[in-house]
Amino acid sequence: MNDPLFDRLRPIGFNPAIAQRVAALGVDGVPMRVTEVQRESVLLHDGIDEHFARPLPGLLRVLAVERLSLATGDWVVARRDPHGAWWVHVRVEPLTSLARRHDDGTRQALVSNVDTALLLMGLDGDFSPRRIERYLALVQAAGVGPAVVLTKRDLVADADAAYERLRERLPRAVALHAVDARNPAVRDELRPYLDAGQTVVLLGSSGAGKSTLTNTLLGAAVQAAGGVRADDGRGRHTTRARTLLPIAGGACLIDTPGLRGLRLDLDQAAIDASFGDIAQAAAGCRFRDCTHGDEPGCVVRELIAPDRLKNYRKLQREARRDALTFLERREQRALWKARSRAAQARMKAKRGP
Ligand SMILES: Nc1nc2c(ncn2[C@@H]2O[C@H](COP(=O)(O)OP(=O)(O)OP(=O)(O)O)[C@@H](O)[C@H]2O)c(=O)[nH]1
Ligand SMILES: [Mg+2]
Ligand SMILES: [Zn+2]
Repeated sequence: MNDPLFDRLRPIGFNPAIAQRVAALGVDGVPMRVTEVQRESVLLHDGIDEHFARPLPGLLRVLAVERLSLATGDWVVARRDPHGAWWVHVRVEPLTSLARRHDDGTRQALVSNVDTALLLMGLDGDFSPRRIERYLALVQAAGVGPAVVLTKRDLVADADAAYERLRERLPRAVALHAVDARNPAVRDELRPYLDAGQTVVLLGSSGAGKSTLTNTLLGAAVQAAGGVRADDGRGRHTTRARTLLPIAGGACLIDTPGLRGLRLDLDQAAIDASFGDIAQAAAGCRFRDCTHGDEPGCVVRELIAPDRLKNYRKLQREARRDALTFLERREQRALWKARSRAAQARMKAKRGP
């Protein structure tokens, strides 16, 4: 495409679908990408420079009504006022969005417009196939392509065995890598995800090596990397913000803080989709409503790793519980509204016309 604006924005992840959305908005201003969200402002990239900007109060109101917020990776249209200050006028509806759910049911956008999520997990004390399955479900439900990256391969003796065990457990379609995140050779290993215009987010626990890998892919120590506690191998929550960084070759990376206690924001259908191997195997079970518990001739129990099956059922229970509480909450809100309307009507009647 011979379009100077497109060429300038390409290294920060611009693509034809976003270009179309920006054009459809018909808003005057400059398309820019959110590289970091701060308390009252955002950092925007215009393909050449970064600028601090503040969302217009009108935009904040619109976002609040829709229970949305700006996230790293969002595209926006911004304009400069006569004093030289940048203002975000609109948010471009993202192509993909990863969110987490808080206990009170509210959602928090983590990152927007991501093509690939690299799910990092250390082969050391961090290693947990269950956690990886949880991340996979979350990412796949959002329409984002996942790849699992096992780090610290150089640190553990039985790295190959752990890799093989996970390889056997996860569906074939899920790419799996085992790397030393500090070794420049990872650039070749992960090259397939780093084409020009691609946006890649790094997710995983604190200490998994997200910032270390980011720096290796950047070829420069831009992100601070922390140590891990000697006693339990856990990280120190070194990274505090989600930051988008363009790398040589035209892709961009979003380094993120370690996620703790990640609640899934998805339903049973999404979990089923991420555990397609179980659904597929279930077709061979003798009973149509087989729970894959102790039914005779259960093919799922035969084919699926027991712990994977256990985790699948656990995630399903979680999704069911969330769906229930969501409906219950809505019912309760409706009840309160009706009560307060009735109370208001009584007050009015008392006061007379
Ligand atoms: N030997 C070795 N050390 C690694 C590897 N990956 C990460 N580390 C080390 O692990 C520690 C934590 O790495 P970070 O990159 O800070 O981890 P992080 O995922 O960014 O952690 P948070 O920012 O806290 O979420 C650092 O001391 C890294 O040098 C690896 O593949 N091999
Ligand atoms: Mg970090
Ligand atoms: Zn069964």
